Amino acid sequence: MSNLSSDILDQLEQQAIELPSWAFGNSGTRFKVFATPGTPRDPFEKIADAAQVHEYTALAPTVALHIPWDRVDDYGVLRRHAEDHGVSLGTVNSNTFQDDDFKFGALTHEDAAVRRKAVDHHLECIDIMHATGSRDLKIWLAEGSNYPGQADLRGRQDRLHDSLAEIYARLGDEQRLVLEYKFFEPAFYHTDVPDWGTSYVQVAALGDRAMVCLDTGHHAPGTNIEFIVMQLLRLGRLGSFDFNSRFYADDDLIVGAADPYQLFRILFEVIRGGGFNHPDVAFMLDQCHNVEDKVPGQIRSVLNVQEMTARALLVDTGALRAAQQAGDVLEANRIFMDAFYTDVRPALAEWRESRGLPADPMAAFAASGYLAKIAADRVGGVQAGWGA
Ligand code: LRH
Ligand code: MN
Ligand code: MN
Repeated sequence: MSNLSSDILDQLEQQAIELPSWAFGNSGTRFKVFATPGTPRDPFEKIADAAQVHEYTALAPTVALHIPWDRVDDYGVLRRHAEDHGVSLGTVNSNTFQDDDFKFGALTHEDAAVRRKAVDHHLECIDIMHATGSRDLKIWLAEGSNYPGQADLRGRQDRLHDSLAEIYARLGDEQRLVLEYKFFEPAFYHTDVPDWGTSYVQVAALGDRAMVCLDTGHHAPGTNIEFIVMQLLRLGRLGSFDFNSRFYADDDLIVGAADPYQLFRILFEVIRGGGFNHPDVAFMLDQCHNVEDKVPGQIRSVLNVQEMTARALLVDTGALRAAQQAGDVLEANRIFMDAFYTDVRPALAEWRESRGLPADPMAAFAASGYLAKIAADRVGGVQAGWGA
């Protein structure tokens, strides 16, 4: 007997998780990048791999791009290529963290000529979004300083506002700007957008189509991330998630691998706050697969999100509310934990089969021989990777 009601299954059927194109390229640490045979050589091959994830799970209909990593001559061709593979292009991510000119800042830089270059990069991203049909421009800034006294913290916030305002003004009516925060790295003393509060203050000053992106790996250990989710939803400014797992810092491991219970708590607040299956909240992965195969790594990731969403939907919210109002601490916690401890995997497998999907997408993909095929086909050329 399935422990998932038809109402829950109907909600799960709407779930969509965006994949990052860069998850399919090689990545690693500053010590070593381990190449995988068959790694995509260009954005077209990354999209073909991403489409596999959707084919086996029906969970990942869109793919996010990163510019310049995914720069191509004709984005209309890339868009049609995606559609031919049964997916579409999603968020466009800007990149101001790999250019020597931006060593001391991009949108916050002291020199107007450098700021001009950084703003222009974002205007190019908006042009690309028109060609790809993308709604969201996602901005993560590597800007900050390493030593106290090195930078004028206040001046940088003011310049950041001016730069963002120019970018925001260029967006089409249906497009949005999503500002991601991160508490440290690559800067080690101060970061210009270190936390949700700063991101919120900056986007609120722009207008209604500016939102905050919450990357789960971008918080100090012990941070109550679900509280931030609640607050941003309450304020109507939660634009997107970058899902991943962390043990130490920005580890970019498979979502739900390090702490499934935290993922459950986050998804519970998403549902509680009306953010589940709401067009304003984009669910994305932002991960790298340094030592495991990339396509199955992404399949496992979207399944982890689906599984924890199903468990979060199982919380008996009526009973929970009654226990909260009665001040029954232990009963409230029991209700919450009961849902978390419910194994939904058999019910999800059965439901998948009923929809013509493989009961076990990991096994079905492994049996397909796709990885051996791309390893044989994609010889030669430069493998795309994080930063290539
Ligand atoms: C920064 C980040 C940001 C980038 C991505 C590659 O750490 O999370 O989202 O675009 O990694
Ligand atoms: Mn991110
Ligand atoms: Mn990150």
